[in-house]
This record gives sequence, C-alpha cells and structure tokens, in this order.
Amino acid sequence: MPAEPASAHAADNANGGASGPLSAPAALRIFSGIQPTGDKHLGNYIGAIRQYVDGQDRGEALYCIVDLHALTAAHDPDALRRSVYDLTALLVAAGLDPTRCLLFRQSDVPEHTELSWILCCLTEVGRLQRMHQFRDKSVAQRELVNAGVLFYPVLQAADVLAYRAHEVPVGEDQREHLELMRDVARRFNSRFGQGGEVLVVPEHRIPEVGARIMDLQEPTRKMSTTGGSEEGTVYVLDEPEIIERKIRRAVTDSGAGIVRGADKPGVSNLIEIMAVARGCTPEEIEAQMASARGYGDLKAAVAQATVEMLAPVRDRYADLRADERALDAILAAGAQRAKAIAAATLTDVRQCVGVGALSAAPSAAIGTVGR
Ligand code: AQP
Repeated sequence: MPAEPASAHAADNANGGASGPLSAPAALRIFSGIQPTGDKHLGNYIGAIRQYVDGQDRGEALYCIVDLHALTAAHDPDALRRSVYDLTALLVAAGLDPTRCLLFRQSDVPEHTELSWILCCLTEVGRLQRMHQFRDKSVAQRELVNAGVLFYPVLQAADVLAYRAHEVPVGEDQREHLELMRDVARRFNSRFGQGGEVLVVPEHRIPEVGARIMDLQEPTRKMSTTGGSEEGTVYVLDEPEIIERKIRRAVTDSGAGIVRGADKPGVSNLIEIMAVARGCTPEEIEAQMASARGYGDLKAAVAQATVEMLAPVRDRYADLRADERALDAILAAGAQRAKAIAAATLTDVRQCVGVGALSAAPSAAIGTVGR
C-alpha cells in the first residue's frame, strides 16, 4: 500500500533507495522511534511497524525503541526493561531483520539527550504547550504533568535529527510532531549552519490507508495504548479468537451500505483495516463486499483477514522473546552502529553552537558562508 511521502525528495527515493548492508552510503536514510509501553496494537502495526519492515528495502533503516520517552508516564523500572525486550522481539517477529536495519535502544545512545537539550534552547515553550498530544496527555495526567510530557517532541526531534534522516515513517497522529521537528532543524541551520545543512530537514511518511486506525468501540477516536477501550483495541499478540470477538463486536453505523464515508466511521475503519490486511485498496474492498448480506459479513471477513495478517508475528514471537541474550546482542550491535552516526552529527552540532573543544576539521555539512 503506498504511503504519503511529504515531498519530492521522499518520492524520488521511494523506489531508488539503497537496500542491503548499512555500510553502503545512504541515498535514503529512514528513522523512526517507537515506545516500549503497553502492548502494541493494530494501529501501531498498521501505521508504523508495517512501514518499518518496508523501509528495510527502500533505504538505510534505523529503528529506535524510545525508552526515555516512556519515562514521561508513571512506570515500574523492571517492567520498562522487560518491555524493551518485548518490543524488540515483536519488531523482529514482525519482520525487522537486524542484518538489514539497525534496531537499538534510545538510552544506549546518549547523543539523543544531548541534542535534545540543544534543540530545547531553539524551541518556543508556547508551541510545545499547544501541541495536541501535550494537551491530551496533560488532561489525562492531571495529578502530575511532568516537564517530560511537554518536551517529548523535542527529544523526538533529536532522535531523528541526530541521524540526519531523510524520512520518518509514522501514523497520522505524529504529523504535528514532525512539523515541529522540521521547523527546529530549519531554525538550527539558519542560526548556526553558516549556509550549510548541518541538520537534515526530514519528511514524514504517513500511509495513505491505515494512517489512523480507530478504536473498534469508539470509532471516532484513534486506537491507542492509553485511554482506549480494551474491547475496542486489537493487540498484535491477541489470540485469534480474541481478535475475532473484538471485531465481531465492533461498533458500526446506521444504514447497511458497506462503503466509507464521514458519517460511517465504524464501517470506514473496518474497510481500511481489511484493505491493509488484504494488500488492496479500500475501493476494491467495497467492490468485493457489494454483495455481502450486511455488517456481519463484513466483520467476519475483516476478522479473518486480520487474524491471517497477524498470525506470522504471533507464531514467531514466543521463541524470539525467550532468548533475552540474543535480544541484548541485537540491541547492543544496533546501538554501537547508531552511536557512530549520532556522534558525528553531535561533533558538528557542538562545533556550530560553540560548546566543547574547537574541532580542527569541520565537517562538510557546516557551510562556509561567513567564515
Ligand atoms: N491508531 C493508530 N493508527 C495508526 N498509527 C498509529 N500509531 C499509534 N496509534 C496509531 C503509530 O504508532 C507508532 C508508535 O507510537 P508510539 O511510540 O507513540 O507508541 P504508543 O504510545 O504505543 O502509541 P499510541 O497508541 O499512540 O499511544 P498513546 O495514544 O497512548 O499515546 C507511531 O508512529 C504512531 O503514529
């Protein structure tokens, strides 16, 4: 299913990015982060994880388990460590291949937090306060809205910018954060780049179908780790019978037509899920379902397609999760290689902003204007 590349750069590279070993120079560098919180759901899978797998064939792909972002919510330290293993196993089970991508833990590369502080000093507090996610989470965390929730998008910007990534595969809910990231990169370059592009201004890559999978019980709100309904959230590792039950009980709309529409959020959501699971367009699903007897038939077909899509992930997960040493080895190797890239960016960034020792040989990314 094609995704929406944000610009000509991403589109030009969509089929021409280097694949294969990471030692090859990157025509297209792809980066995305994912939180090790809660159980990953169908929205995460369709909006993000599926795109990660696809990215391995399109460019130099780096994927980061953002455990530092997870600290913005109340958490148990041991559970957080376990969740990093859970997510590593899930991502590998879903098709990430550590020989074709770089998979690592955010906290293993301290350059992220250093860059985050520098970028904080270029970001208006007012803009952070107006971000949708901040407003939603600060309502949800009424007792203690920690500063990490406010600065969350700045750390996210640092994650991506530290790698000079060109493209960021995400779901629709991250569009606003990507815009902030782009503005911060532009501001850094115009203030400190001396005419060069020290930080690459990245493009989002949002799937055309499945960018915003909705809660099955409340189809006007997105399927979500926090705040969603249990019955309306399909988890990637749910048993087939559970998936079938949740989809069978999905809230649908008045009228019997199996077509998408603004007044049919429940049916539209089911059609989109099925289109992704079957690898065809929503229009094709509407045509296939034209002779269906009603929503019952639609739900049965969506349930079957979803179970079939997720079954291979579920089948591989248990064995992968059982071997924590192997998961550690994947994360350690990923972090080592990620650190080499991020450290080079940070050398330039320090040089530009005037902190740390003066570097004898400035990188080509730093412009010559004004020198
Ligand atoms: N409903 C969704 N549809 C499509 N894509 C989605 N994503 C999240 N929800 C949907 C995408 O999943 C990626 C990982 O997001 P994350 O690291 O923020 O993980 P999360 O906390 O598990 O995501 P949630 O479910 O969005 O949590 P809440 O709502 O509690 O904050 C991102 O690329 C995101 O776009």
